[in-house]
Amino acid sequence: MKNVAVVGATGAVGDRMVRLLEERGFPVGAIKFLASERSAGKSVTFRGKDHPVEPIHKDAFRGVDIVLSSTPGGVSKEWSPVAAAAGAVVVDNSSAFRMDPEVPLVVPEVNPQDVARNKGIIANPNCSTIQMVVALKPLHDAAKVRRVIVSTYQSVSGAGMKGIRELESQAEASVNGADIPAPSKFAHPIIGNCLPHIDDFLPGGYTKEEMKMVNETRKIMGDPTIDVCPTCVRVPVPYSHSESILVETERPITVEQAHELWRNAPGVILLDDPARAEYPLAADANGRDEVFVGRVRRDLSRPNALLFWCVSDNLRKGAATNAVQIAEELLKLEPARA
Ligand code: A2P
Ligand code: 11C
Repeated sequence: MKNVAVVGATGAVGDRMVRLLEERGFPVGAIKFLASERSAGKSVTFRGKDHPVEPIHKDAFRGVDIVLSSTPGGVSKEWSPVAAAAGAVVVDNSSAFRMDPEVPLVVPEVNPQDVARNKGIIANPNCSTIQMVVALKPLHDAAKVRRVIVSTYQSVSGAGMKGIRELESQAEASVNGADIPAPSKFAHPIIGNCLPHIDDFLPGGYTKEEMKMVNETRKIMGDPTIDVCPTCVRVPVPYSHSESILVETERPITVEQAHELWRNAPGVILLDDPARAEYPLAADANGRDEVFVGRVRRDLSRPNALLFWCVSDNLRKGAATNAVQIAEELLKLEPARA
């Protein structure tokens, strides 16, 4: 049994982390739920019992073995090292530690072995990266991925509870013919729009979200030579991210071979029957833990390149499921490291 703390338990990902600990029967001894002072008085139900949400504080991690954390990066930067120093292993869903060479960045279908080299913090990758690398991994093993061109269609829940509420309030106003409330989470109204702007812009013209896809992919796949060309777009969809992916490989790979690889790949479901209008859809992926791929076709203008459509629930496989899977990998290590 492990003593567990969920940090950011009142958030969109934190909520899924709690549900996944229940659903997957994680061997929880004691459990506590932490958030900000704003959540004082709230409670979280776990396995039928209500627990108060505690504000995070310096003694909160005493006796805790595993921390699942999903808070803004600045909060993680401050508190995840405190939890690790208190003896816990932290699975941190923020971007704060992902590119730290001392911190493993793990997707269990791709690099579970990296969990063992943790020094108290393991980073959970960005949601748009996780689903892409789960889909790419079998192609990489078979034919070596060289270059990826990806455009994302990311749901508003990637921006947390505030993102979900912003779409809901704008959708309601739109239906009622009222003025669209001024956006606060996003730079422009999300209703009726697609925003090619996720996270902050960097000097080269890419956003931070796009550079996460470039850098995290290389680290997780353990191959710094993979090129990723991303465009990240926010769309008015509540849950699940969709991605259009063109992948170039060193060796040729046919559509049939790719189908076979994905049929046998852990965590992947192939849905590719266009004649029956069957392909992955965000609404169908919502609430699921797998990565769905379909619309697989060859690049008409180049050899060794395939295009496909890839969808996954960003709050589950893109965040909470992946974090709980990492915690399950920790259980497999000898007790001293878990
Ligand atoms: P709170 O609800 O008390 O603000 P989301 O991404 O859905 O917005 O969730 C973010 C999570 O991170 C929430 O649980 C939120 O708690 C938590 N959080 C935000 N700021 C802090 C902070 N300064 N200290 C602790 N938890 C925080
Ligand atoms: C989004 N991918 O959809 C982001 C959310 O670095 O963990 C997750 C941001 C991160 O807005």
